[in-house]
Amino acid sequence: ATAIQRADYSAPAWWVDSVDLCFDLDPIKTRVLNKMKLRRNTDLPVQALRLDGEELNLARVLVNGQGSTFKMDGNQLVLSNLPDECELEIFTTTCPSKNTKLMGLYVSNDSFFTQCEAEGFRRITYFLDRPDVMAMYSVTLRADKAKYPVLLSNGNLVDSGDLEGGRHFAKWVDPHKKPCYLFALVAGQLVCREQRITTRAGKDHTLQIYVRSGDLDKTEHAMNSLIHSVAWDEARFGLPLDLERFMIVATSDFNMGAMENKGLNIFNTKYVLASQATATDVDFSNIESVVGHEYFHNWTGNRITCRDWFQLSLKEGLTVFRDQEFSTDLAGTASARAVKRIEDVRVLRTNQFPEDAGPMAHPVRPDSYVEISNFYTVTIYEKGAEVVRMYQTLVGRAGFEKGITLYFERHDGNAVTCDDFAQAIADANPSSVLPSLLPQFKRWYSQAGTPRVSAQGVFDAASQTYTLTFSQHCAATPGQTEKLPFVIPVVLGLLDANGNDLPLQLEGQDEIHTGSQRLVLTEASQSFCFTGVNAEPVPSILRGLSAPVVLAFDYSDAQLLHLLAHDSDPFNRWEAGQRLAVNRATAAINDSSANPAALDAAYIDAMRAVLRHPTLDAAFKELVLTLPSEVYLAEQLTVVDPQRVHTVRQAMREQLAIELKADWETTYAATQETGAYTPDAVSSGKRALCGMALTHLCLAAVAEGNDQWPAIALQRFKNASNMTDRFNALSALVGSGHALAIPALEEFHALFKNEALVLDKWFALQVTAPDVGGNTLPNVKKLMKHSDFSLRNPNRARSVISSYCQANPAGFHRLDAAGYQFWSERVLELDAINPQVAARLARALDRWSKLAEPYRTNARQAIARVAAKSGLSKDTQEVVTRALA
Ligand code: DPP
Ligand code: ZN
Repeated sequence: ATAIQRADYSAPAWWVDSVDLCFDLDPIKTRVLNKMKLRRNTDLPVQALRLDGEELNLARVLVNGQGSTFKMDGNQLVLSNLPDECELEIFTTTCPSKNTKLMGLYVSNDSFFTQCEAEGFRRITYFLDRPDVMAMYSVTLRADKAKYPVLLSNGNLVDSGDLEGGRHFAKWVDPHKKPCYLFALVAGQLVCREQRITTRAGKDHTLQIYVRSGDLDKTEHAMNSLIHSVAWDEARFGLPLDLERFMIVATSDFNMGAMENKGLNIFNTKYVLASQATATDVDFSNIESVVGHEYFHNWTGNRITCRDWFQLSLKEGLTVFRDQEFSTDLAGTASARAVKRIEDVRVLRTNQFPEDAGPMAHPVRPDSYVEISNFYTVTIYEKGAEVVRMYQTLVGRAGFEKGITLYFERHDGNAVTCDDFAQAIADANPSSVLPSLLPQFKRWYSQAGTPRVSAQGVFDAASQTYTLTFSQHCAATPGQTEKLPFVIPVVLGLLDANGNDLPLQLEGQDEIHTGSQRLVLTEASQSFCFTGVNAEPVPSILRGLSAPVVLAFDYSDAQLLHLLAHDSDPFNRWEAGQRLAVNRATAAINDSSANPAALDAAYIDAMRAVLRHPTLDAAFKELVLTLPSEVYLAEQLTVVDPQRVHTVRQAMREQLAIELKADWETTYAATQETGAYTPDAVSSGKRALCGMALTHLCLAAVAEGNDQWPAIALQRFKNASNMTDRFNALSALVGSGHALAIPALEEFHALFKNEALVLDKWFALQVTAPDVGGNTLPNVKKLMKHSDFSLRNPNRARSVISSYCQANPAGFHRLDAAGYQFWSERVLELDAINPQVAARLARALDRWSKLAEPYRTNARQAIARVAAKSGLSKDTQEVVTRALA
């Protein structure tokens, strides 16, 4: 397959001004009549019109009402010698019920849905399927009225009525022009929760959430999240809802999380449906984020869209940043805000940092791709959001809001680039540091890889100075051997012996900062000298993770314990605890003769102090007491033996369980009662800490051969009034390997056999359970034979296969390579059904070259077996080809 190059971009040779679509919906044969008004782009030399199409049956092409000659060039329909302006009519048919790729028009639970981003519209009709072609749409849907009573598309409903033969129709007109990737239609038996709102601007709007009839009682939280999203975007960025009607529809068959189609968002049920009985606190919080994310796209993505798909992070990085800020603002207290930041950083570091160090590493604005679906990545999304966050750090919150305002003044209604965004933020802040740094700052868009910042501190008692020297380095990534220095904002503070922030004054400057100061690194190596420092301070560097980099500083244990106890920045306080754990874990992992139970009294005492702390929030305590994940630990090593990593981390967990047992008991007692269920930050934090206590108490019990706590966990499981407590109790049993896990799992299935999203949890929990004597893989295979398993449903396939291959390192990386064999078979099997799901799974072995032998050779062979298969999708082929390169 050939790669598409960013440098090859040229404007479209034709514009589509308007599209009139008429659908006769039928699962076997849907007829699509597409009437377009076309206009030649007179800025370019005359070129033929080339329309994209995929898996379509073409019946007829008319130009200005007359039959016309055309030719096919691969998947493109080519029309030459067209008048400069014309009306083109294309009549095609498709078979939605056979569409297992879930791109274009497909059937799920007897309803019709569409997914067009990035290139699904071409599976609906022939079109200029590129985001810089923006058109006005009117859409008529016709279908059997009894089977498909609800007919939805983008915009406003302008007409509807009955037709002959039990059919009916609805006509929708979207008042905004849009790229075709934002087109959507839905038809089926759906019910809707509706809410009228009046915004600050005094306008009335209708918000609707459509679901299957049994699910209406699970839509309240999504509706509240939507109402909050509308209010937040108006308050924070002055961006109001621009539609009379805003609809969300949930489907259980969906490749992604959700999709921001104009006025008609389509969501994976996972990010809509929640009740206290069926959804955990994490689910509630994810729903809030995703509802916010898709809603915020209405401005950042839809009103201003991407010129081409290389600019994907223009909308995704910015919109992730916006949804992070939304959830942070909604969280409320300073502590809850910090917890949200820690959670976001954890995602960045355990998913994006490995991606940026592996074979799929790519810049935030890539230079080439084979299949764009492979570039909906944590780099485009999460690292892209960090890049946006750095603008805010450099120009301040008010300056960033001014930048966004200018961005809309300049570009509303257009398809633009990352450069346009950067320029708007800089131009709106002429007196900030940004304009002069902008060309260098933009290396964040062009250079892949995670920069490593090494810092050293030297205290000089005679001159009462403390000098911090920073040097930055970024390792080579595929296709990029040399990297130039990045612009790196470093927010820092210096702690005195009592743990207070020192006033900060740089040598030669009058300004004195209390608390934190923001430095900006631009050179490969740079020093900063702080004056008036009368004793060696402890530096708290990169507060809040002020840049997406790895910070190397040779902290002593004493310094880290000091930061853990006192840092005024909660992020770095947590980070200090993580560093203490990482140092201990990596030492034990690297020395195979060392005792894997690597925690010493100093660490355990520090954790006890956190657990007993009178004022720290439960959510924060839970984060501090959570050991770095196996994936994160693996990234700190040069050569990875996944079994050793697991053994050490597991032994450390058991130590925490046993040595803090009395404190876990106190913690459990103090948190077990959370009152009436609400998914707010404080009570969620309490439940999380309670679950953690129960998990450790069960671990300790199994280690000590005592059944008391497993019995308590089983009772809590049975009596729980919400899914969070119930699932935490079940996880504690399963995670400890206690025999009571077996009846509990059976009871859980019986209780929730009709709740697909809960069954996904039931499957995932079992395949991520600790591997005992290689029992996980046989269990995975058994679960795949369960009558509730289906390879065709992405959520279900992911809950079993991806959870095993990507979230259970010790169960997956087997000495006998059977995990890799299983992986290669499933990748191939899924590739024939749904390439996007397959290609995601294919990435489970991205980091194969870091593995110790024999894992390394075996993993490579498994990838090679997949790559050798003929007829692979572009999606999977690109992933395995890069992995082997
Ligand atoms: N649906 C995906 C998202 O919202 C792609 N736009 O990020
Ligand atoms: Zn998005």
